[in-house]
This record gives sequence, C-alpha cells and structure tokens, in this order.
Amino acid sequence: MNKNKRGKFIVLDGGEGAGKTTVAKAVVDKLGWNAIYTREPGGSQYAEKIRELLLSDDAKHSDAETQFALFWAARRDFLKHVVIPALNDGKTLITDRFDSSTYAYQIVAQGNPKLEKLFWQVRDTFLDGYEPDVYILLDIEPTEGLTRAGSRGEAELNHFDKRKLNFHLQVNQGLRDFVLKKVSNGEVVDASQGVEKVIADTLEVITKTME
Ligand code: T5A
Repeated sequence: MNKNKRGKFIVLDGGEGAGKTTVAKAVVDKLGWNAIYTREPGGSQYAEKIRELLLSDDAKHSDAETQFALFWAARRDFLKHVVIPALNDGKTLITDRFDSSTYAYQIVAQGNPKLEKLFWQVRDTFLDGYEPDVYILLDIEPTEGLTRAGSRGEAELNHFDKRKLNFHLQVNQGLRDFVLKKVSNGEVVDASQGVEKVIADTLEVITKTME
C-alpha cells in the first residue's frame, strides 16, 4: 500500500438488492464528517459518464471484454480523481462496489475465465498500490436480493438486474470466491438480516479495519 495514504478505503459489494447503498450511506452518517460515500461504476465526473454508457439499454448486447475495459477505465478515473486525493487527505472512503464486481460479473457470471489473468495485471497497474483496506461482502440469496431490488419498480432496473436467476447465482459465487479466496482482506456480513443489524455488523468490520 502506498506510504502517503492516510485514510481507509472500504468496499461494500454484493448482488443486486443486497442493501449496499442503504448500508453504505448509513455507515457514512454514523462515521461522521471524515467519511465519504462513493459508488461504482462512477464516483468521479468522467466515470459517471462511463456509468451512463455501461448501464444504458444500448449496453445490454455488449460483451464481457467491452464491459471489462469500460469498468476499468471508469475505475482508473475514479481512483485518480477521487480515491487517491481523499485517502491522502486522511478521509475514510466507503465505496459501493469496486473491482470485486468486475471479477464477479464480467469474469465469473459472464463465463470468461480467460479474462482473469488480465484482470490481475490491470488491477496491479491501475490501482498502483491503492488497493482497498477491506472488501465487505453483503451476502444474500439472489432471489431475496432481486425481490428487494424489484420493489423499487421496473424503471429503476438496469440490464444486469434483468438477467436470469442463473446469472445472479453466478455473480454471488464470483463475489464469494473473490472475497473469500482471491484477496486476503475479505469479510462477509449476512445481509438477509434486518437492516439495522446489517448496518451494525458492517460498522463492526469497519471499526476493526480502522484500528
Ligand atoms: N457492475 C458494476 C458490473 O457488472 N461490473 C463492475 O465492475 C461494477 C462496478 C450497477 C451495476 O453494474 C454492475 C453491477 C450492477 O448491476 P447500480 O445501479 O449501481 O448498478 O445498482 P446496484 O449496485 O446493483 O445496487 P442496487 O441498487 O441494485 O442494490 P443495493 O444498493 O445493494 O440495495 P439498496 O440499498 O438500494 O436496497 C434495495 C432495497 O432493499 C431495501 C432497501 O430499502 C431498498 O428498497 N433493503 C432492505 N430490505 C430489508 N432488509 C434489509 N436488510 C435491507 N437492506 C436494504
């Protein structure tokens, strides 16, 4: 990790409707002024433009390689313009999704194991020592998460949300593999619990990371 970095970089990830946004925002409120909520894809001005491309209906026929490149392009801009300055300023960043999602969606769920070698090479170069301090997986059965996400209404669903259940089961497997096997700083929180308990369990992991 880069020696100039003074803040903490916390990633919350999970399948559709796991509660990432709800929990991330609640955690930021509880941590106070020094904590910032950020999200992926997006998080910086330019990366938010790439987000529009990635989540638009036009993107639904794009292949995993195209998406892989765009998610990493957005991530690099977000890292450079938001994450690094905030960490160097001593802030705590709570990020809604990060590269764990690229691993789960573009590589595992879309069935592209050949992208994995490239994933670790790009990660090494693009993150440039600014790896997250912890990845927290908000773990939930996809059927339950999709029901929650669906309760917001059809207009709120993107083309990833609308994929078949098997895709979301693969996403879940990919996220679990990433957090439990591919990195050494992954933690799992049971996201099927009531929202206040999920927030409390997530805060407990974050507090431990900040010690
Ligand atoms: N993607 C992203 C990739 O393919 N590759 C990548 O590299 C990256 C970074 C982004 C999409 O991009 C894909 C993955 C995604 O499909 P998005 O619009 O940012 O899409 O949406 P998501 O990240 O999927 O987030 P969602 O909005 O679907 O779900 P959240 O944030 O997990 O859930 P949240 O907090 O909005 O909650 C959903 C509903 O559940 C309720 C909430 O009140 C809300 O109504 N809820 C609970 N209900 C009961 N109990 C609880 N514990 C609850 N917690 C929340």
